[in-house]
Amino acid sequence: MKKNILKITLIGAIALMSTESFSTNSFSDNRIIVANNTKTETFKVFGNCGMCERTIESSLANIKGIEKADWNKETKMMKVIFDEKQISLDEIKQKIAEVGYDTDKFRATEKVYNNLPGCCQYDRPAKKKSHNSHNGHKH
Ligand SMILES: [Cu+2]
Repeated sequence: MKKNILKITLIGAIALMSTESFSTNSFSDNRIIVANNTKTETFKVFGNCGMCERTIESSLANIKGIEKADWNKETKMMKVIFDEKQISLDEIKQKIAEVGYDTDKFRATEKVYNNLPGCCQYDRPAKKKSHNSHNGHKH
């Protein structure tokens, strides 16, 4: 019984060693291969200034699948290069909405928007007003 366990451990150690050297070899051989699932999308993100630019772009920094995110404050256009297999365009827009910026598809919540610095509170399309807001006074 004890001998068997020792044997398995030994085999495991050898296997580990061989995979390690194998992966080291294959790594150096395949270094030039570039991921080819990347997609480039350009879409509008509402915003004002350079500070918005930083906030918008940082919402996609360190996100898996994002290769490049660039927002232009003059044109308000966002260019994202991403790996479709790791993140979808909707998820990207959702991330941007989470830091306070509207896109065609996802709207930032009032709370996040209101927390943006004053200069960053871009003009957003007015929210539809309730038809009942001016009726029904009971005083
Ligand atoms: Cu701003």
